Amino acid sequence: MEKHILTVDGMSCGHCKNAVEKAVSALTGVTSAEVDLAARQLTVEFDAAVVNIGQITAAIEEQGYDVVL
Ligand SMILES: [Cu+2]
Repeated sequence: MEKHILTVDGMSCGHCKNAVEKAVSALTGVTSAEVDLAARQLTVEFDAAVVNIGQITAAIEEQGYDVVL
């Protein structure tokens, strides 16, 4: 299991937090996704054999938010 913390731009309220958490949680292989709105950070745990950080980033960007690398 891998744990990454991603900085996500564009999240401003609880709706944004839920949208990002829901989109990332929906990916197969992701076991937890939690947004800290004040810190603009997403903490995600996933099985690297099933899903990769590129797919997680794409799921966030599909919702209209930017992942800061
Ligand atoms: Cu919002």
